[in-house]
Amino acid sequence: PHIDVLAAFYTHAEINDYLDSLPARFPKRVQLKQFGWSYERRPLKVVTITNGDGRRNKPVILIDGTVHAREWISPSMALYVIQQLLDNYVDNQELMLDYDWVIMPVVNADGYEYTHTVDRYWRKSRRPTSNPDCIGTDINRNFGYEWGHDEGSSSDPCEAIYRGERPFDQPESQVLRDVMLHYGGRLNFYLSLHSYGNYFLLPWGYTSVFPDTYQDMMSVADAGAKAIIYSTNGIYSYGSTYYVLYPTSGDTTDFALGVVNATVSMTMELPAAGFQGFDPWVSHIERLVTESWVGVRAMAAEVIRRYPA
Ligand code: 0X9
Ligand code: ZN
Repeated sequence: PHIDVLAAFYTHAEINDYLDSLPARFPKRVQLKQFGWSYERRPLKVVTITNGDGRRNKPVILIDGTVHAREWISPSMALYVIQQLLDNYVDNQELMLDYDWVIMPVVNADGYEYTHTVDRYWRKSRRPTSNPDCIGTDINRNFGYEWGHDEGSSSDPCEAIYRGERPFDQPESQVLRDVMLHYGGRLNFYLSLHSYGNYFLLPWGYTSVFPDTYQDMMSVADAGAKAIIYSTNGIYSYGSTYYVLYPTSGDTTDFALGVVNATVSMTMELPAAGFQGFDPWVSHIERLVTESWVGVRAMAAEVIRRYPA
């Protein structure tokens, strides 16, 4: 089942059906792996895309989407990246010469399903908490690096940034952690797709101190921001999450840098369409994903240039 990314938003089941169809269509270039299940037992799948040359252990660019359920442009963007790499090989083959791409379009599958069926603005997971009145944990506060600070996360299950009882007590966080660790030694670029706001957010989220590699990561963000403004006049702000947006602790980007040692670790807050922040109109998908692809492509190219295989 082919998916026209520009024509609609898709459910988790539809996205999985599409991912399932890829290995048969691209037997030499696609590997599909299920890394686990969500709390409500939805299969969580990850697609690896190569140029099919059979070379193993190339450095990896890992992209995830839908850590937050309501940020619907993020799975669309992840699918758009998959289709650029597979269906537009001619234009993008240099990006796969020495690097492999690993893409997980939906991390928070239960929350995402819930935004299609019950509450369009749900953010967290769907696992019950110690408080019977409040459901769900923020996957992006549940990761086990500098987890548990009251600055940047909450111990209250009713809050939007509830961090869980323990790091990685959500199955969805465990799965994304396992994906990261699986590609661990060769994770050169970790990019987590969120919305919205036109930001490239770098670690650390948990402290105002900058990581040693901050300037290197800023050069990559710089390449993305320049490419976007030259091509579409889109304006990105970028820098440490702590300063550019707000403190966050236990998020995926800090874990990818602090524990997995990713060379470049970044959150991309994709653009909104006018006042439509979390729920852009379908007619806006094309503009949002094509503009964002200009940035992702430029950042990938810069990572590949700076860190040759
Ligand atoms: O608060 C968040 O989790 C992210 N913003 S959102 O509006 N999508 O919820 C920002 C997280 C950024 N963290 C790091 N880059 N460390
Ligand atoms: Zn988010």
